Amino acid sequence: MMRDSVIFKIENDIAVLRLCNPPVNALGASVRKALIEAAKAISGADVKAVVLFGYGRCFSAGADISEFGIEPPAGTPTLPETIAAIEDLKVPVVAALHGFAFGGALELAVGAHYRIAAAGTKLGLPEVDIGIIPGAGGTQRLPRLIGMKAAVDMVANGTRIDAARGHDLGLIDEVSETDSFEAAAIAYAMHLVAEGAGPRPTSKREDRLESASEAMALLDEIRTSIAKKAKGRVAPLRALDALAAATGGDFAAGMATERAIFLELRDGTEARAMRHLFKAERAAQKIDDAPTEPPAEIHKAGVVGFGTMGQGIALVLARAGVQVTAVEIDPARLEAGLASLKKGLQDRVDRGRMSPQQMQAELDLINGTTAMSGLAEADLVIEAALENMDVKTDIFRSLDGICKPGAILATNTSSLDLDTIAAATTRPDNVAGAHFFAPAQVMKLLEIVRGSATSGATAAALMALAKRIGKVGVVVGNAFGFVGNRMYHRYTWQAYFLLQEGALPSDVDAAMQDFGFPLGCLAVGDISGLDVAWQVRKAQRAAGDVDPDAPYPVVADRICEKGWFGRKTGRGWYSYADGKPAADAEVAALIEAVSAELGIERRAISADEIRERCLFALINEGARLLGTGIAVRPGDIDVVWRYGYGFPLWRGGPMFMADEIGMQDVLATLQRLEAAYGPAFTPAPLIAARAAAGKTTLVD
Ligand code: T1G
Repeated sequence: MMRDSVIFKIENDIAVLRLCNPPVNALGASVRKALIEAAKAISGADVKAVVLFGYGRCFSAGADISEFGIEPPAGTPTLPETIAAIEDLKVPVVAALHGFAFGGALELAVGAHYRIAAAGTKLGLPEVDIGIIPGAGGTQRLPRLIGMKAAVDMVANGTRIDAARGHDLGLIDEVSETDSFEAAAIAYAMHLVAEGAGPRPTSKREDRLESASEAMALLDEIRTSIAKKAKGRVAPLRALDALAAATGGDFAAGMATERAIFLELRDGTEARAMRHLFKAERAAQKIDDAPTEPPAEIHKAGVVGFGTMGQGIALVLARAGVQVTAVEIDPARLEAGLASLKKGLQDRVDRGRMSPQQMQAELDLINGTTAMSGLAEADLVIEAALENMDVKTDIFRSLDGICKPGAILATNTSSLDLDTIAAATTRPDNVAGAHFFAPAQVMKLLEIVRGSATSGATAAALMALAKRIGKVGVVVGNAFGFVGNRMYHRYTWQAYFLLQEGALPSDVDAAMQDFGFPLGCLAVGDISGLDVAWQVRKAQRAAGDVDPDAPYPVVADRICEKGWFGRKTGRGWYSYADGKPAADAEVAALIEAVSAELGIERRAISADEIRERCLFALINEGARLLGTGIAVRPGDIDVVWRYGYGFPLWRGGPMFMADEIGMQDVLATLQRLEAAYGPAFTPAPLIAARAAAGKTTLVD
């Protein structure tokens, strides 16, 4: 099969072009050149219409993201030039869309004269999701086709729509419900010819575009809400500037404005950060020692332990069509769990978030039992019981005797040693961690933890399941806290030390929110409960895992000793008299008393210092995990932090930041912080080695 090109043939006076660049027909340099050549051939041929298809599963996913930042071969046409050549053809050009048409693909379709789409086709201009704007006429042609009001949502918010909605808006001329879509598209082209319909260049159309004053008023009105939704991102606002250029009535000038803004953004930090995450999320799915054949599908699953996490995990499995058996040995807890799960679904129905039919379908897939023997036919069991090693090893020992050979036994533990758990079974190759983040039905990250014996097949099966249940899977190694929590632990300890040295909770959280986190770690702690981390610190100290000579966050213990655990007790780092966090004088007094107890003279601490210490704690620990192989790739760590902790996507992630700063400067900063604040900032060996080798990035 041809790749990276366009298949071109003429049948019954119709020129049929087919974008062919698996897996998603990205409009790379070769495809653009082939389209230009096809346009030239058509101009010289006796054809009555053109139909443009995509090969395989979709029309096209748009420009080839992997080409960004790489100079194309001399003479390669840009996508705007390619689309102009298609639009300038003197016969009707029909874009026949199926699967999806995103970004430059939709811009190509909008540059055609007519559009037919198979029912259900997804359409969108998601460029702002990778830090840029549509750069091939989308901001200029789309408003001419569907009006500014509808265009701004697609362009500045990246909202994706389906063919039916596209038809309502005037973006799609025909929606085809037939199975033989290609025949329908050809027939549609022939119908146009029979009707005497000629070319209909979108760039010349103004029938749906509001007047300049109306359009500009629309853009001004929506700017505030776009800015709020964009948070720290620039692209959505620059998209409005490009759209504004469509109101001037001069298409060429508008295209020049769009191109200038696109190029300005494309090579900027925001776009590079978001492209990094796009690629990293997909790279993280690759498991080097996975078998070549795809993993067997999981049809039946068990969840052992039916508390909040167990219920959430059962729901995400059922939502993906998996038959779930929930096991809770205590009948009362089982009933309570089932009742709680049903109530949660009913709340969603009442809020219109799901239909009663969907709720019933999910409930029909979940049954509860107090007997583990109900798991004999499960393909996968996820244990979400008490975070206690004896409890877990007992469960895994039982599961090993009950479950069929080859069944995967996974634990949702957030910190316990996977190898110890696996050793309780005769199938350590089928044992792994499936670390969901609370609430399991909301948070997208799934850390797939490999013990020393976990097989590639087991990891691959869990990775496939992650994608199926709408999670983002990242394989991590078996070390305390795995990757995410291990790094989070370092970040929160820096926050505690900053409190002891002079900051107040709102200072720390405000600094990190200004950086782009949805919430600071202290406010997050109040939500999850400060006693959770307290128990972990106590266990670590009991196990001798805390360096007695290193600084210790006394303040975090003191607040727990008061029973101030956060929202659930009405007070933690903040008080919650009316349910909202508020600064609390007694907490400030406790923090100041701890400073006095430690003999620390409190000082004013800048937001910059707060950010530097918290972020470099993350960078340093991430580099340690990379250097010890607990994290496989830098991008894996950034994906963990994007989906597990809300690291602002326009900043890429802790590892992307480290590469942007450069190893030499990262090392120098760590050495300065180590001198001032101790061993938490002792440079990770990987950073020291890369800096010494004159490398600027963590890995080649
Ligand atoms: N370019 C290059 N490769 C792409 C790609 C793209 N646009 N989209 C996907 N891939 C690869 C992806 O890396 C993976 O590769 C494989 O295809 C399957 O993807 C001028 C400049 C289309 C919804 O932002 O949203 O047009 O890992 O695993 O879950 O204005 O991919 O197998 O080697 O994600 O079914 C605008 C981005 C580009 C769409 C399919 N387009 N892609 O999801 O599969 S900028 C986008 C997606 C642009 C113009 C501008 C999703 C998808 P590998 P996948 P999926």
